[in-house]
Amino acid sequence: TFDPPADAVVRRPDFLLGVATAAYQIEGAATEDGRLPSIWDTFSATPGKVLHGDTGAVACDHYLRWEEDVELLAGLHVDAYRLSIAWPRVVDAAGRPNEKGLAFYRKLLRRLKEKGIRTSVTLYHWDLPQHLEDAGGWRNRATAYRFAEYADLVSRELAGLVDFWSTLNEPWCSAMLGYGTGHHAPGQADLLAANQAMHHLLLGHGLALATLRRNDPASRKGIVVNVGRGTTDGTTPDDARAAELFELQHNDWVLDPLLRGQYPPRLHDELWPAARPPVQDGDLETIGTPLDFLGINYYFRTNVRADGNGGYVEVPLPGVERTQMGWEVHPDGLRDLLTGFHRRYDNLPPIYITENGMASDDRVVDGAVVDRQRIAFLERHLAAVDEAVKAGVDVRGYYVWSLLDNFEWAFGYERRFGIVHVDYATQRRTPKRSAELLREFLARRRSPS
Ligand code: GBH
Repeated sequence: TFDPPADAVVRRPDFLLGVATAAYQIEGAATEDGRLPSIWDTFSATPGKVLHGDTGAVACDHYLRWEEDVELLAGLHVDAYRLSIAWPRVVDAAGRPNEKGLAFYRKLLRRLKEKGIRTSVTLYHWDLPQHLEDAGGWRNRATAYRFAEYADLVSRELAGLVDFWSTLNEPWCSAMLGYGTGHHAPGQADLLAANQAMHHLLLGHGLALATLRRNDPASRKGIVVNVGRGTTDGTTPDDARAAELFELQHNDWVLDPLLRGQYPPRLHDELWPAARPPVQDGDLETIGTPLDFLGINYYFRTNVRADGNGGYVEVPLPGVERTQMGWEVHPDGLRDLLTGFHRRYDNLPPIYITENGMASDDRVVDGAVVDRQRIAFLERHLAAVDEAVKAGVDVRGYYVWSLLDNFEWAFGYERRFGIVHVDYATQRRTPKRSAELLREFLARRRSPS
């Protein structure tokens, strides 16, 4: 059975338990109904960027199979579903609404509502329209304003159908992996570009938040950030400082401007003196607009040591449990980050864990997928959330990443994060053991007898 030792969260009827996906990772239908190309179409079509040359052109074909997928969701008894809207589907090259693209999300959200499933919608899960990248992408301040216009259009069209709006998914990844290391689209590797991109992403977030408030006052609005736990097995003061710098670079870089109205001074003084963000008057006030909630995505812990150069270097710990991604299974990291944020920020908004989960090399054997590692993973992370709640952190929900196996960005289809297995040759969905146990657990939770 699935039986997380997590009374404080699972017994609360208002604590939302759900699953999450993102548009480019599941929809496919890349040219259907006037969808424009995004930076991920371009990047994944570039040889050497994505494992096995996989692209999101077909993915889980969710754009055409959405009804079957909503049935799947409803059958799981989830309280809520987190999805994202593809910007290139709903705005045309001239900035006008694409009615066909909008109609897709309208019918999807309506059906979810009919089924009694709460909706959590992210406006930007990494699929920037390519024409905006051609004009400088997130390095260009103008993109922040294009994003706010997109938010305006979508929130007018879909007002009333969305319970939770998130502006961005993981701006750290968009900025750092997209422009700083080049591991993600658009594939630039320049620290200054990453800092420009981060600033314009956060500015776009702040501008969009104000627009969402005007157009859809009854919904809750926030942002989703990825957070990383950094610790050290080293014994010197420099090693301890290295772990601090890791979290400064991953967490404070994003959370400080959002929750304290300033970039962390140490980040630019000590780590990146030559890569300061292009802040203009008033920007930090816009970025620091109060949030109704903060979405947190957590996956793993990173062990670091001092690199002897004032920075840090990752030193993988031997003998720890890891996933198919090579990521360490470390539930305490989630608890410790949550309690740490609770201490660091006086005005920490209510938190939703908007993603948590793991990849495994799952196969269908005799019609079943036995993903034992995932079951234990989810139980232990829910227990970690429970500990944080008992320590006073206001966490109100938890979403498993992901409903379906899907296009795992630079790792393509090889890495399987779903609680439902997808056979890409036939598009057949097979609920894994984790999905079956979760379904029983959620059904029991609804009607305890
Ligand atoms: C999330 O991002 C995404 O939102 C989702 O789309 C994706 O499918 C899912 O997780 C699984 O990957 O310090 O350079 O080692 C992934 C979160 C955050 C993972 C940063 C890797 C460390 C990068 N990522 N992280 S690094």
